Amino acid sequence: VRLLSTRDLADALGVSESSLKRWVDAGKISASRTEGGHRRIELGEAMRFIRNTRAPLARPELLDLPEIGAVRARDGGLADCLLDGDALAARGWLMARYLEGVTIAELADGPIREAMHALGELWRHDDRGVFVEHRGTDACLQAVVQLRSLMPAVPAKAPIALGGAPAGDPYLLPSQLAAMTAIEAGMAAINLGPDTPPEAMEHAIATHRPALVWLSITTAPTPARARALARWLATLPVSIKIVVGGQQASALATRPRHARRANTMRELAAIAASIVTPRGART
Ligand code: B12
Repeated sequence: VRLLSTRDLADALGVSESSLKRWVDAGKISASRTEGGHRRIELGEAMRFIRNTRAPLARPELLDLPEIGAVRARDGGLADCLLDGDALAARGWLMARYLEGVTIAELADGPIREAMHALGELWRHDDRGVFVEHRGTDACLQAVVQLRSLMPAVPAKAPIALGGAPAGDPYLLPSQLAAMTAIEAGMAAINLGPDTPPEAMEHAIATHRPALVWLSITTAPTPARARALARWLATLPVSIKIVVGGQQASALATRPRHARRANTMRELAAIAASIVTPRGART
């Protein structure tokens, strides 16, 4: 865990060190003390503070976030970064939005989805489309994975969400975003990723006893595979919330009653939140 001094964080935020010390002492930022009595702030705690207060970052490089500086130096949105294969700027773009308080689910359903769909259109209409699409997908993945490292630690004993994309489905991003959406809602997440056969899911479920299982379907399964998948879902205990989503989720024509269809990461976030904080427990 990286620890920041009050001077480091004050400089990064462009405020005086005495203000920062006051915020620590008022409990707005939690800090530990060194043996010599100096305040030390965990990087994750600094990120939480920045998100919650929407504090602008004057010098992002001091928090090891030089990519935010890189994106400030260029025009355009996420799609432009991905089209140029500029992974650094893509990372910076997403991190900047995240630190402004935008949620993972909102990023997934909004700019990430839009930018990736724009890349997909290129594939159809441009000779260079395939290479640009592959390069852009890699840049997007790198950016998303990096974002995960900024997220706060999952609380101990958090309920588990587990999922992936079924056999024959190579898509990486949607399942990764589903995992991060569950984490943001307060769950621990195990992402089995693309091309996961039901038997592998089954072993993972027996091992981890998840409260939620997600399936992300982007490649339409063959009718035989879809039937097998539906049969398998029906064998899962009703205590598990099953959420099926993705562009081709409708290919799963039959679904057991405890399996829900959802179209967006925001819906997944709401379902995960209802598991973390059941209805009666809410204040
Ligand atoms: C990247 C990409 C690839 C990469 C994938 C790399 C990788 N390993 O991940 C590669 C190069 C492998 C690829 C291959 C192919 N692709 Co492709 N690909 C894409 C692209 C550009 C982006 C997909 C993506 O990551 N999207 C980002 C995610 C976040 O968006 P999303 O899928 O919409 O997900 C959102 C929701 O659906 C929902 N959601 C998703 N999962 C879940 C799960 C849960 C539980 C919930 C609640 C919600 C949810 O939330 C997300 C955020 O809102 C799309 C373009 C597009 N329009 O999607 C084409 C696209 C999907 N591909 C397409 C095609 C045609 C192909 C190929 C056939 C090309 C070829 N001839 O080889 C192959 C087929 C591969 C296969 N076996 O299926 C077509 C599919 C058309 C169709 N449905 O018939 C598309 C739409 C491109 C196009 N415009 O034509 N592809």
